[in-house]
Parts: sequence; structure tokens; C-alpha cells
Amino acid sequence: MVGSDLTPGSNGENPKPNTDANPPSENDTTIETLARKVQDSLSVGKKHKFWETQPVGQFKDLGDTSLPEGPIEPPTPLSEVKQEPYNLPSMYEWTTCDIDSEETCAEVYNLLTNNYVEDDENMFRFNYSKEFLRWALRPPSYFKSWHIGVRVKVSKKLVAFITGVPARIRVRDEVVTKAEINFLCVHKKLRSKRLAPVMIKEVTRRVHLENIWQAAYTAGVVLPTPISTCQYWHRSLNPKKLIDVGFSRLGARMTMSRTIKLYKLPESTVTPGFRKMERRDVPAVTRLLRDYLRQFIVAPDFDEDDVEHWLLPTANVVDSFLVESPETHEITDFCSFYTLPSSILGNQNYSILKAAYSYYNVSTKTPLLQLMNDVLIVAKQMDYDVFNALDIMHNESFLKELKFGPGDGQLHYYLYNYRIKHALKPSELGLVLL
Ligand code: MYA
Repeated sequence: MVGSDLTPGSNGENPKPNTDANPPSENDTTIETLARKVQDSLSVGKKHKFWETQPVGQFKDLGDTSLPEGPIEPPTPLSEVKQEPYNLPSMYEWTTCDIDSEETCAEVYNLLTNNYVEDDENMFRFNYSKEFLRWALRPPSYFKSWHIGVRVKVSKKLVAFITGVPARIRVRDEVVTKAEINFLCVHKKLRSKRLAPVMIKEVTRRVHLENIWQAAYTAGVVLPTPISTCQYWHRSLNPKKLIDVGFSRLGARMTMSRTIKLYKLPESTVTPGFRKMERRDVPAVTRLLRDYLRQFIVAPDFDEDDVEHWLLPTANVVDSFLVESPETHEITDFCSFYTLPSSILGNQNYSILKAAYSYYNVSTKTPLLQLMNDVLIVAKQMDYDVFNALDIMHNESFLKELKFGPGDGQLHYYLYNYRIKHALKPSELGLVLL
């Protein structure tokens, strides 16, 4: 199957299912899994000229349990943080991108739409919408200075981008404000010129200036050193289109009409009290989510402001539903997804794949399987082509049963300036990055 990265990059970020439109069988991915393991072990042996200089877990230390878990470097006094930006090659200049400005937001949108993450076979490219970018980049207490662009001095054309947003993230029992780094992008024509390391150093400097010393990020590529490696799974909602555009393949011994029947969903949701989240639900959802996320080793520490920002429905960006008990009016269950379309490259009939990505889900009374089946029904009603989910949190408990198929890309989770002794299982992760 195609790339597996409906997250960034074939690098595991823009996912494609790796087999067919059949629900997965146990052996489906053996060869791909093996190939990937070989690939990944090669990258573990590879030199990382930049990453070897950074305070991140190093491959040479893998398995050395004498190294302590926790920050790798102590904070430095703010007066010792470099005050001037890093040097760029002389043709380029730094710019702070004002995402509130319609014009700048459009420039960022165009850069990413044409140059951001693709699947391994270059069939799909993430197409984050402008509304999505404004949402992702302006959470509570965000820093404008962390939205960093690079322009060509002469033409002022935007050619590279990287962002950070602050987030309180708990690792085991310590909550620390970290930067979540995302949207690293260098124009296709400027690749392999070592621009990315300068951008990473510059965002690091600006994060340090706010007295923040750690970061979290995900990538499809293997770098020193993942804290966990996850897989995307895909649930076909519009199998005919997915097959037509090469996202999935017709399974062996399957016809199109049998495939359509296989993925058919009920017209309406089944759980009594299932409804869209509203502003008045913020306190109850915050309580539910905080209680639930406690069980994971790495998870965000959401307060009500975070929940209002990240989970209150925003059209074409994020959708959240909950179950309100018809008897007690208690909020017992919650589920959500975000909207991240991909451009379909070079198809005559279709240009956009409409994808929903599972976000945070909590079940206390409604079985998770039933809750997620209801979300699939809603996503189908809303005309999504595919519903994607990582194998994190409790997602494994519903993926196969609800006819998700495994993708062919992996998504690696990383922490900057924080060592973890042993890699985590995906089910120990309670954090979703966009
Ligand atoms: S993940 C999404 C990344 N974006 C894409 O995949 C879009 C398409 N690709 C591109 O635009 C370019 O290929 C990019 C690399 C920009 C990715 N994360 O300039 P180069 C290392 C980290 O010659 P280019 C996301 O946004 C590579 O290993 N490092 O390469 C999260 C090599 O270093 P080393 C990466 O291809 C980002 C060096 O860059 C990545 O022209 C988190 C080569 O540089 C990657 N995805 O540009 C960033 N890809 O020699 C880290 C390549 O050592 C944040 N490289 O192997 C760290 C925390 C910072 C804050 C800390 C605060 C305390």
C-alpha cells in the first residue's frame, strides 16, 4: 500500500494503508515490518552530524541503563542564552510569521501545501488548512516569536518554516512546560543544504529565551532517539474513492461491491445521549480527560483553557462528541478527531482526500468499541473518506474489530533534552501531536 503518513512524511507521517481494502490479517505486514526494521536499524548505525551534538538520547547509549532518566542538560541562566539569531546563508533572512495576518497565513499555507510531508510514494501530501494552522499555532499562552520563517532576502519569498507552541506535558509524575515543535518545512528546491539544523537551533534558542528547556515532537524519520514508535491505522469510509486514488487496493478475492458492503456503516449513531460537545461541557470534559490521561506515561496536563482551545468543536478543524447520560445528565464518555486533508498528487478525478484523525477519546460507561463506531458513523455522515488512528492509548482495543487496516508508515515520538531509559509501548503514550 501506499505511504503511511497521513501524518507527516513518508516518514510515517502521511500514512497510507499498507495492504488492501481488506481488514488486516495477522500476517499481512510481515515483509513490510521486516523491511522497515532493517531500514530503521540502518539509520541507527548512521551518522547524525547534527543530532549527535544535541541533548537527546543517543543511539550509542541505547541499552545503557546506568544513565539516569530525566533532563540531559540543566537550564542555563537566561543571560547566557544567545541573544542574536543564528546565522543563515547570506541570501536568506529570518522572519517571525504573524499567523493572524491573512497574507502571512496564506504564505505559510502555500509553502506547506506544496512542500510539506508526503507519503513514501509521493502520491499524497498533507494539506493543513489555514483555519487549522491558526488553531494549531495559537493555543493558550502561545509565543508569536516561535512561529519562525525564512525568506529570500531579495524576493521576500517564504522558503522555510518551523513552529513551537507551549504545552504542559507530564512524563511519569512530573509536569513540565515544553515546546511542541511542528511544521518543520524547507522548500523542495532548498533541500539537503543543512538549513533544517539552523532552523532547529533557532527555535531552540527562542524557546530557551522563554525559560523553557524541553520539547516534544514526532516525525516519520528515525532520529536519535525515539521514545516510542507508533503505527497509523486507517478505516475506509469511502472505499471506492480510496481505491480509485491509490490510497488502498482491492483485496484479493474482493470485488468493489463486496468492499463497499464490508465498510458500510449504520445511518445514525446508536449510543443514547451521544451529542456534539458544547462550551458548557468544558468543565466536565476537562475532569473526564484529566482522570483518563493519568494512566499514561507521557500525556498532556490539560486545564479548562486547554480543553476549550483544543477540544471545543471548530468547523473543519476539530470535532468532539460526548455521551450525556439521559438519566443523570452526567458526561460519561468523550471522543474527538481533527481534520487534516491530503492533496492527491496527479489524479485526474480527485484532488483532495478528506481525512479525520482520532484525537482524544475517553470511555467510562460506553464501551470504547461502541463509542468509536459512533464516531465513524458521524465521520461518514460528515463526508470524510478515511478515519485514521494511531495505536496509542487504548486504540488497539478497537482497531481490528472496527475494520481499520495498518498503514505502511511509522510515527516516531521524541523528547528534546529528556532521557527515557526504555522505549515506551505505544499504549503507554497519551499524547497526540498534530
Ligand atoms: S516532522 C515534519 C518534517 N517535515 C517534513 O517531512 C516536510 C518535508 N521535508 C522537508 O521539508 C525537509 O526534508 C526537512 C529537512 C525540513 C524535514 N526532524 O536541511 P537538511 C535532520 C528533525 O540538509 P532537508 C516535524 O515538523 C537530518 O536527520 N530533524 O535536510 C517535527 C539531518 O540531521 P543529521 C530532521 O531535507 C520537527 C538534518 O536534518 C528531520 O533539507 C522536529 C539535515 O538537514 C525531521 N523531520 O530538511 C524538529 N528531517 O545529519 C526537531 C531531517 O544529524 C525539534 N532532519 O541526521 C527539536 C526540539 C527543538 C526545541 C527545543 C526546545 C528546548
